[in-house]
Amino acid sequence: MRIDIITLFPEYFDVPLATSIIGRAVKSELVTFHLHNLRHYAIDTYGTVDDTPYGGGPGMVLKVDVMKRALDGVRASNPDNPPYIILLTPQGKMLKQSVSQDLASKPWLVFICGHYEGFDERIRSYIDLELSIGPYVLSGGEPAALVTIDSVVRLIPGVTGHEESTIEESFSMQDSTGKPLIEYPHYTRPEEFEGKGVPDVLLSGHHAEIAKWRLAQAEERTNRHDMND
Ligand code: 6GU
Repeated sequence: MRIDIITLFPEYFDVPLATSIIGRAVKSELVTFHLHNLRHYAIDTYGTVDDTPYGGGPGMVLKVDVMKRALDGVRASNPDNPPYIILLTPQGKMLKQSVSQDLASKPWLVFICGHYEGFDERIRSYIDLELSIGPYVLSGGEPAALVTIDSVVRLIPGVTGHEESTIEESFSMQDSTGKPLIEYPHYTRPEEFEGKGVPDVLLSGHHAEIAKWRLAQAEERTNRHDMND
């Protein structure tokens, strides 16, 4: 998979994209990242990327001509295969595991991170998906892009090296109706810690009983979680 990121702060991504699972995916060439500084696509020599809003009011608005130049520049690097373009905004569709799974099947993603008050509305006509990571406001799209990228990259076959661990994880394990379940509880050594033990069934060696217990635990946790909505 190829991932391009258009941002005013490319350095923001340096460490996260070189660390842990994503860093390993880069090293094994399962994903490549291309960072683009939006300022380099400014029309004027001052590097202007934003302007005051028509109609007045506070704040600045990201310019559509600058953003379109950045997108055209990214597209031109591979004109035969159009990328899937994602705009990160608090108003976007909510990121869910099903969205990540859909994105993980695409060969080329472009993330556009905004700052300031917002975008010129006309930018929306050049994108495929407007995405939010949750019902709260961030000061820019960069953390949202990172969260999305992390959840997508780990679903690319070969990235975790332990495919089972992604299938059984939260929001991927399902009940009999196909409803996504939160993960069951895990334990490892020591068998007792500060008076707290490990459920007997996990020490029993009965695989069918263990599977039954895990499913019941996952369902109970999911029901509890749903009640917190
Ligand atoms: Cl994608 N951007 C910003 N600025 N705030 C957010 C968000 C995105 N998702 C949740 N809050």
